[in-house]
Amino acid sequence: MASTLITVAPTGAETAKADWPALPTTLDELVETAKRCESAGAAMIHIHIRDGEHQPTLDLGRLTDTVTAVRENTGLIVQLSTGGAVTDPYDHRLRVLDAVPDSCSLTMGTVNFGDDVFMNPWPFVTQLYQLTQEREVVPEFELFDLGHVAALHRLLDKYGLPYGGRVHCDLVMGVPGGMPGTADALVAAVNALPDAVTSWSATGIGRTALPVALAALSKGGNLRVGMEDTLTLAKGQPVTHNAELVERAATLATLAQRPPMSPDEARDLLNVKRDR
Ligand code: KMH
Ligand code: ZN
Repeated sequence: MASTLITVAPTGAETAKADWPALPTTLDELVETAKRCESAGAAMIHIHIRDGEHQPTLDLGRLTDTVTAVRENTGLIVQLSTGGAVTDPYDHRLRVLDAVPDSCSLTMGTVNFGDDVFMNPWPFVTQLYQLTQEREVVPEFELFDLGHVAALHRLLDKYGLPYGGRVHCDLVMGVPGGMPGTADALVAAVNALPDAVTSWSATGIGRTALPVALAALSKGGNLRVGMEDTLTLAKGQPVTHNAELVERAATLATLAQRPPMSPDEARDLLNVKRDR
């Protein structure tokens, strides 16, 4: 039976700890979250870290310690965000690869991001992509808009396949400024993906989480969930632990007769470097 890759994105860079105490911002909280989410069905974790004041950071020492701790305590594929926060400079975002993750996010273009702008100009995208190839890190291409899908065609045509030979994408839908979190938009984006794409997931921000997850399963895709993207299970029902979102995704995937895949199966799917 086919199975579903569930990625958990537990923290993000946008939500304040003071507003959402359940958001995992310390290393201990992140490790505890990773363990519970793995038990609930996650196979990969998309990580943003915070500093001692719970503010987003790309501090290399903290990133390296985080990668080590999550590897020591779970079997999850460790994906570090290279998107960081909208304020992070390009050199810090490139330096994330020095922490030697299994995978990293790689956003395929600039996008309005609420009242901010998430900057990903083409020269930065190509530099980061070539660095992933050199460092043997599997990128996850983050697609916030249909234009990003077109940019992925351009990137693969010019620079070839990622390390490992697989092409894995994630549709990030429902960001104010990006494509909407609707089934119609998902189908349009998936139908436009390059033939080289071997797997894709989707996530819907906020209240688009459920329609996007259901559309993704219907269209044969995988799921990303977590408090980076969604802070409530339903109107007036806050998420109290990321594992609740993973459990819900696992239930939906099982109902769709594509139960969650294990981290080892996900390693085969994405062909991440072994023995890190
Ligand atoms: N925090 C956003 C500005 C990524 O992780 O690569 C970017 C983001 C995408 O979350
Ligand atoms: Zn992220």
